Amino acid sequence: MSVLVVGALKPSLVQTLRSRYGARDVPADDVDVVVTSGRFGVDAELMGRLPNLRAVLNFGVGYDTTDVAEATRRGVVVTNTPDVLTDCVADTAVALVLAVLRGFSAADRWVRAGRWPEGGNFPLTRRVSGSRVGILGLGRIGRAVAHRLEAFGCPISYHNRRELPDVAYGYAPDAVSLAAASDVLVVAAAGGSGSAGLVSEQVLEALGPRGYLVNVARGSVVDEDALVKALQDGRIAGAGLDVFAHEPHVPAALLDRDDVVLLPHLGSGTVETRNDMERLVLDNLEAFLREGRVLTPVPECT
Ligand code: 8YV
Repeated sequence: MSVLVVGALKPSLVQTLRSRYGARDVPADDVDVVVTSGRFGVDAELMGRLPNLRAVLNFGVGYDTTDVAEATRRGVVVTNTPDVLTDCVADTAVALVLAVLRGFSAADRWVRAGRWPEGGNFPLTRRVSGSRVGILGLGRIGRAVAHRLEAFGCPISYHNRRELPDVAYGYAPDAVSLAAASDVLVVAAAGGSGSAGLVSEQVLEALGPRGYLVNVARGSVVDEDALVKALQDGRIAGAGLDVFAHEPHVPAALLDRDDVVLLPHLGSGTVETRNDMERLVLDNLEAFLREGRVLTPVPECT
C-alpha cells in the first residue's frame, strides 16, 4: 500500500502518514491512496498520473478542488471530514456577523491607534440581535449558524437547491429574493462549479446599502470583483470574509476598509477541531486499508 501526500497538510498528520504508512510526496505509479485538503485536492491531470489510485482522503469538509466526477469514473472513492468541524465553522460565522455589524475589528484598530483619548467616540454600529439573517446553503454548517443566531432573536430564512421539509425557517426560491429579505446574508453553500458566482452583482444589489455579507464557505461562491465594487460604491454596508476567490490573496482594495473583517480561512482552525479532522482522516485510511471501505465518503461516492 502506497500513500501520497498532496499539499502542505497538518504537520502531525503528515508525520503519522510518513512514519506509520511510509507516505511520500512525489506521485508514482503504485500510489493507491492520496491524502490532501480542500486547498490542494486531486484534479484529473494528477489522477491520470496515478493509475493505481483507489481513494482520495480529504482533510476538510469541502472537496471542490478534487475532481469527483473523474474519481467516480475511475472507481476512486473520495472522503471528507464532515460534522467534526461544523461547530467551529458556525462559531466563526457568528463571530463574523458580530464583528462586522458591530465594527469590532475597526474599533480594536481605533483603540490601538491611540484615538480613544483624542476625545471623540467610536461611530455607532448596527444591532445584531433581531436582525434578519438569510442563510445561503442550509447544510450542516448553515443549520448550525441558523441555530446559533436564533438565540440572538434573529428571524432566519434560507435558500437551498431545494426546500427542506424538516425546517421551519422561511424558504426563498432564489439567492436574490433571500438577499432582498435579509439584513445579513451568510454564505454556507458548498463550493464548486454548481455554486460559482451565486452571490452575484444582482444578489449584492438586493442585499442593499444596509445589508451585510458573511462568507465562511468558499470564495468562489461570491463574485469577488462585484463584491469589491459594491463595497466601494456603498451599495452594501459591509462584509465579513473567512474565504476568498484566490487564497491566500485578498483583494488589495479591501485591506484598508473598515467595513470589512478579513480572516485567513480559519473557520475550522482550533486545536480540538483540527485534531478531530486529523483523526477522521486516519480512521478513514485505516478502514480503507483493513476492510476496503471508508467511514465518510462524499455524497457522490455513496
Ligand atoms: C480546510 C475547509 O479544509 O473543511 C473545509 O472545507 O475549508 C477547512 O476546514 C482546512 O483549513 C484545511 O485546509
